[in-house]
Amino acid sequence: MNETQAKALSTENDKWVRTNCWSAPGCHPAGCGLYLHVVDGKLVDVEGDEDHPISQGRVCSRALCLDEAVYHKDRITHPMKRAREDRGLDKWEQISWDEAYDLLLTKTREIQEKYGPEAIILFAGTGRECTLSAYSACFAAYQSPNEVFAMSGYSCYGPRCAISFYILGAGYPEIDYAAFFPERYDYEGYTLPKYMIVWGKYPLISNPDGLFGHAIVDMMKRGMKLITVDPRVTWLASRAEYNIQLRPGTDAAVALAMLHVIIYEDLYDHEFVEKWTHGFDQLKERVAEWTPEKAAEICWCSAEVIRGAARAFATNGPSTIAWGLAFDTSTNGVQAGQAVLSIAAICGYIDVPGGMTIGEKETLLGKWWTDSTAEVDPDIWNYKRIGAQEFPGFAAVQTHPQPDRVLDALESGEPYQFKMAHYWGTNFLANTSAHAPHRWYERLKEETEFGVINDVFMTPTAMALCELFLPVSCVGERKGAVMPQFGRNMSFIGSMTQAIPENDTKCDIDIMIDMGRMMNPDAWPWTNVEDFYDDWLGRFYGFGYNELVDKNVYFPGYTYKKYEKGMLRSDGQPGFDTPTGKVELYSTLYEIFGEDPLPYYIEPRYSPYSKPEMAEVYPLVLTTGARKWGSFHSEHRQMATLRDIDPDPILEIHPADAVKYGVKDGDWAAIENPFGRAVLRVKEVPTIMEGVVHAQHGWWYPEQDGEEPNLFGVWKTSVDSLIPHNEMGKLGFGAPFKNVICKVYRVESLDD
Ligand SMILES: Nc1nc2c(c(=O)[nH]1)N[C@H]1C(S)=C(S)[C@@H](COP(=O)(O)OP(=O)(O)OC[C@H]3O[C@@H](n4cnc5c(=O)[nH]c(N)nc54)[C@H](O)[C@@H]3O)O[C@H]1N2
Ligand SMILES: Nc1nc2c(c(=O)[nH]1)N[C@H]1C(S)=C(S)[C@@H](COP(=O)(O)OP(=O)(O)OC[C@H]3O[C@@H](n4cnc5c(=O)[nH]c(N)nc54)[C@H](O)[C@@H]3O)O[C@H]1N2
Ligand SMILES: [Mo]
Repeated sequence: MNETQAKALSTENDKWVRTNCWSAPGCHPAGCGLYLHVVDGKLVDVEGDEDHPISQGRVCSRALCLDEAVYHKDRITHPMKRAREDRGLDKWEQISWDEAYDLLLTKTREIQEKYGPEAIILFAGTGRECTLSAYSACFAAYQSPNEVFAMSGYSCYGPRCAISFYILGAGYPEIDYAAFFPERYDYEGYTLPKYMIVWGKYPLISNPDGLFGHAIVDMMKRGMKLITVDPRVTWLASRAEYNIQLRPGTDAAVALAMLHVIIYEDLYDHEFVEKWTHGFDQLKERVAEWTPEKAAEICWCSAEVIRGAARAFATNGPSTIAWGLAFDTSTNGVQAGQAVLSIAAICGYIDVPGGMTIGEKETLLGKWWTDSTAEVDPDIWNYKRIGAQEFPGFAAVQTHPQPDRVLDALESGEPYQFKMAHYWGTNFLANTSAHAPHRWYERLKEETEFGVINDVFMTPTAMALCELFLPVSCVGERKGAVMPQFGRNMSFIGSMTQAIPENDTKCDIDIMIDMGRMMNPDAWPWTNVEDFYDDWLGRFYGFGYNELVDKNVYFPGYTYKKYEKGMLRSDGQPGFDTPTGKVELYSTLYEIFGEDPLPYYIEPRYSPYSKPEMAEVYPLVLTTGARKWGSFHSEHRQMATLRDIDPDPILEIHPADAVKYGVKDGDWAAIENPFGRAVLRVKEVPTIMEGVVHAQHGWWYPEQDGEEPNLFGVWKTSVDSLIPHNEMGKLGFGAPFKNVICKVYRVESLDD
């Protein structure tokens, strides 16, 4: 669908409404352009917007099924409450929003007065639209410092953002896919990267954090070459010049070996290194021992491929690196990230056309989040945010408590106990948060006096732990704005335009504002989502919400080589916003935090080498959670079309391992280690490395009994139960979600 067709086809009761997609249901803020076909106030069809500068008409299966979500029979469309003693039972009672808010306010005041505001904990999931409002709801409405993203080691995006902050003094660096320019690849200042390393990431499916992944295919068609680093031979890997198929969790070793080749073969950008980096000589010394042969042995890959990839990348500039979740989901990921940013930096590929774009430090959303922390009593913020004292490096760059320490606090009651929990866009028990999900579940069930959730559907989390259910609106029903990279490296802002009524649901920003006005009115000048965007868009871009709707997308622009122009530092001087003003290959901040300032390799904590005796029983390396087309984390399981694409939870195993461990294609199998167990359906794939298995995450079964003890079958495929607690890496970041050992054996059924 394009603008001309949409205009020609639209009548008063039969309209094609243009919008940009985010959530609910969930996705990251790639902001794919959609046309919503609305007949008599009802959504009947979804099509891609061909004029959208980024997505250009392409959309995924989940966006195409939006109408299935909106009108699903299981959707929760009114607020509901239930008594605390009925936790786990389907005894919900429909109530009005007024009653819901009265109850929320009464319980909040009760808990705040009895235990202090810090006894309220707010759990939020990944970057759906609701993440934006979660921070301020916690800090400025509840006035609690405990807004938690509860994956062990905060193992998503946070570590990569923190590394970027420490090493570059900037927001998250993204591949340059000409996303900042409406004319895209034709923009005269743009250069196509010669090579892209796709490293521990699969953007064709994941479109993570606002990166429109299909752009990689567009760039390949224009001549860009690929290097891939992944334990699985993906579609992209099969088309790569160099494919480094590695043992999960060993990425830092590959990166150190690439640095070795680039430095010792003198392939780096001397001018950039001399002028704009700090600690090159120390880095050179550190990587001296890291020959590709040494790394190849550790990583179970080929030294020649590492050498070839390093040479190709360094000698064909500009080139770029798409670095993904595999960096966060590893105890050694902070090292791997530092090494990878160092590769990009010494090759001179930071902030140049066709290299890696770098994010702003002060952004519309970032400012709102940090401003709202001022609403928490400073003593509470400084001394009661869980883990802030123990992990100063973490606390310096994150407004969250350290998640592993939050579970410790729940289990010990020290330094204090949590008495109320708000789940804001997280199906906590089926997925996230819950490394060690049973442990979170038991403590939260026991300790919290009140639980509230904002969601679209009934979930195991709501059924097990909540007394109040606040139903949220979907894309198309809500008003809002999409911001790729959550504003940090934001190529454009897209309008989320309302096409159909919200009825008795609300968007999360409205819920946040309503809560704020009830609980801490002085800090809340807005009355609704429109007001809110009028204010914030006005402050940053000089226009309001309705103007954004008219524009549909707005491109704020991008300036390359900001470090030469004094655009990165708060003092206006050229350079990077780090203590030395340079890219810190040798991190002075790590030194202050008492950490090794240079990148290094450590073996994953639960690997065949670090735990050889355990590996005799648990011989396989487990990686988890590679994304798939039909779902976003634990979502979309109840939508027939999408469930048809992905009916069962899949365990990928190499055919040789399948024979060895007595399972075959289509069997049910259990994966197990000392921490937990999960049952999945076997898929034999020659594309996964031998000795490695991959398990999908986020499974539950909405078609099953929702009440306790079954809870929609949430414990049957609890892949996160295999991920240990308190095994995080440097500075409290990273945990082995993609590298822990396990065994595999055949079982009769999902219930076995
Ligand atoms: N083993 C393993 N586990 C993983 C991962 C992995 O790779 N391996 N990946 C992890 C990662 S990176 C992340 S970020 C987490 C993500 O974990 P979460 O973000 O917590 O994802 P879900 O568990 O699907 O919970 C999201 C809930 O939000 C609801 N929702 C959707 N849209 C909206 C909205 O607009 N408003 C509100 N209020 N609710 C909405 C959905 O219906 C759903 O119930 O999972 C992690 N879990
Ligand atoms: N459809 C869909 N899209 C999503 C999500 C979703 O649930 N569904 N989740 C969203 C979220 S929250 C996130 S964080 C992003 C994540 O998106 P990405 O960053 O793209 O990460 P993944 O899809 O988890 O994994 C990408 C690749 O890493 C490989 N891999 C596994 N272990 C390792 C390792 O140790 N080293 C290396 N180098 N590679 C490894 C996997 O085989 C996989 O091909 O996706 C987002 N987009
Ligand atoms: Mo994530």
